[in-house]
Amino acid sequence: MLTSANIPDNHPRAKSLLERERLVEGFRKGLVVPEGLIAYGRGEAFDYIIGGRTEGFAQKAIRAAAAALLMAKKPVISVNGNVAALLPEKVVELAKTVGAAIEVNLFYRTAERESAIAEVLKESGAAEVLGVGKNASARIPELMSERRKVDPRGILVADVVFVPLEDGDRTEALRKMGKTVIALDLNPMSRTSIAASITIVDNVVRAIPLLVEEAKKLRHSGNLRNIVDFDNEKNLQEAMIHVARRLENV
Ligand code: PTJ
Repeated sequence: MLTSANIPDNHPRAKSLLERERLVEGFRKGLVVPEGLIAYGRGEAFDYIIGGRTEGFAQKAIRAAAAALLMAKKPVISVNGNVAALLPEKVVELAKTVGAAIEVNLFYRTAERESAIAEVLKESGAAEVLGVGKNASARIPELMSERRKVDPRGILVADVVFVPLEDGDRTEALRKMGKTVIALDLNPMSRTSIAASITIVDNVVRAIPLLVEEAKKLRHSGNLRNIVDFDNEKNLQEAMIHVARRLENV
């Protein structure tokens, strides 16, 4: 049997190929930039090496991230084109579960993409989407890319910012502003991964649904402060040791 995208449903990588189709569809709809397709391919290569599943180091980071989001006074989820195309419903569910605002923040910012991404998020249940048009009126200091444009009600004043699938400069700039940054990146060596407070080394399509589940479990926990105490450097080392072992054992 072939799926709608002409992918045999018994293909060993059917799930991953269907996710790729979702991204291509996002590209056709104007959510994703061509560079986003390339970035996804880089992620897929890391995912292949990691083994295509959520490992223990990612589970630990997901738990710490859920606790950090739940403890935050002003948490914000930053959404780019790739994330909006892949799993807008889960982003909205996460925002509702932890009480976070959702803000569009794009490296390749255009008015058309901002609106298309906000629209998809609203169709997925978001009551409000920050960072669109003239609302992105504040600036992150020392950052030159379009990502510097933020909403004064959102990322500018947030204490915890979740940046799934990101490029490095902004994470460094947000840390300098004293914010807790949660990154989600399949590359444990990226500048984003190293600069973040908590890095989840996993695929966004697996990790965000798990983050929602973890946040629902921890919502009523009285122990969040202990869980949020997280050594990012040590956890990234575990991810790298896993990658090295996988390559050795091939
Ligand atoms: O939508 P825009 O305009 O904000 O642009 C988004 C992209 C992704 C094009 C932009 O942020 C970019 O160029 O990013 P980079 O510098 O290529 O970094 C993307 C990082 O995400 C890389 O380290 C990839 O390994 C990682 N990555 C790609 N796909 C996934 C991923 N990490 C987790 N899950 C994925 N599915």
